[in-house]
Amino acid sequence: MKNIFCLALAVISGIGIAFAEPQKPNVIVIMADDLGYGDLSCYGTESFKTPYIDQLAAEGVRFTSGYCSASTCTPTRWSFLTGTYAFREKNTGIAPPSSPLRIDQDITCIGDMFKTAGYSTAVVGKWHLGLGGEGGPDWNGKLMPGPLEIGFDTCFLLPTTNDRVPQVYVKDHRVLNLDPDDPIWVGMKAPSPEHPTGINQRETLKMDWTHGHNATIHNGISRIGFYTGGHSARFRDEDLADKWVEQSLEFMEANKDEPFFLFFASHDLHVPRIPHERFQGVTDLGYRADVIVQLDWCVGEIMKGLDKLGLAENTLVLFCSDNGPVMDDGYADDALEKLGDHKAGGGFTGGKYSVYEGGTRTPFITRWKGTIEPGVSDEVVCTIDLYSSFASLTDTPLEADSAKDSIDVMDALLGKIGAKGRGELVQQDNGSRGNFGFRQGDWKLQFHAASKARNVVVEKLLENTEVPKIQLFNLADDPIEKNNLAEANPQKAAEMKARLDQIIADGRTR
Ligand code: NG6
Ligand code: CA
Repeated sequence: MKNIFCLALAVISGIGIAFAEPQKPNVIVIMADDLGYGDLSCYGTESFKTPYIDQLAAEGVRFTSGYCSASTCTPTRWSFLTGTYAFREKNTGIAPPSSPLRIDQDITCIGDMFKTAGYSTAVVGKWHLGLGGEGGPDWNGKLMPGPLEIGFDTCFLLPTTNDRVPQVYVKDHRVLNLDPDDPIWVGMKAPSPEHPTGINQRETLKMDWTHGHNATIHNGISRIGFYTGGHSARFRDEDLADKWVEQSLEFMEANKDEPFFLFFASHDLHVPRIPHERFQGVTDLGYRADVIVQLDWCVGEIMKGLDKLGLAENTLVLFCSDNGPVMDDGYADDALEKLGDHKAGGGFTGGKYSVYEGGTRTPFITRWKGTIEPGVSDEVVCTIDLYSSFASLTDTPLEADSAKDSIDVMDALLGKIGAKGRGELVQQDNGSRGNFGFRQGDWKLQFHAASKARNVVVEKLLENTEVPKIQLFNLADDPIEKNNLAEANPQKAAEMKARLDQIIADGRTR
């Protein structure tokens, strides 16, 4: 709409069409953390309300088969940025506190593609893809390579996850507000026996840990890993969401006259789930749902920001998650105890860490006011496809060797009638353990190299369940993957296993 309007204005004012390049749309990807298929009111929960994301869905396309490519954070983000299945590379599993950058600088990433298309690019929020070279991050010096070396013009980050040390912001190449006289030290061993940890000062914690997460205490919460120093740079967990919104709005405002790509990487609802005081207790389900409402507020602020800048009609907003839901992920925040009837996985089996549908089938919404016709789509789309799809949206040629598994599903993302999503999709769990889900149409094959499936029932604690190595389900009749058809239909199972093996061996699918 806006493009046509600009052209018309150009003609009327006699500027001549040759000079009036239609402005490319801005793109904002909002990625939630650990948000399950059933965790929003527009995806069916009645336990609390998410009005802003519901509005986004009502004004856009809500996907019922939207996926992230893995059931943990690092591999999903790795694949989103590179357009390549993370299982193809080593070191794409959950990154520890002092991990070096996990993406090879030689790989062309989605940000590079946007820059080629003339966009300004930014990532704000949780990174969790490592920083620095082989030795890991130099917290007191220049933190590079990082996002700026793989396609982002600017970044404002939480380096890993907030359950991992240190609790500091990274702006571009540096820790923000760092006092050189109080340098940061990060390690995996306690620096002294007196160093306050979740074990020796457990009684002082404002939220107790249940497994892991018992090392350095900051803000009354013990974490994974140890650190000292950097006190002037440390943040409060309660303030993260506000910070992401503030920084994102600043970037949008500064780039309102140019096309921009913003990756808004929310930390909600990853553990420790610590909402800002104004969101504490807004639901009856405890902090896990309170931070969903906080996330919803963030989405509302971004939408209002677009309206204020007059950009809503020239911005494609895409909302997704990095993996399925989990209840107890290491802290005693009553997520399970206060769950009630809420089905975080929307009824699908499995959650975070699992290749059952609940691990990767997640909320997925696109909105572009005036361009996207509102509706609901059952097409299969995945976060890994955004690279190729946005390249097609911005008319940017893809390098032959990049985005090896990213399929152009732009028309499906725009909700165009008759547009097709993916024909097949590989889902993985953490790292490259050899556990896969493989969907082809309504068929779903599961291959568990270790004959163990993780976190099969999300409403219970993480449970590793014995499963046959190969399972076959028909999602049309059996969306909860209970009725294993591998024995009844060995030919189909063998065909799909052969195709999965081929996809792995080929090194690419695009
Ligand atoms: C696990 C952590 C979990 C979470 C996860 C990463 C323990 C016991 N568990 O190792 O709490 O941090 O890693 O989550 O430490 S993700 O969403 O970033 O992939
Ligand atoms: Ca996650």
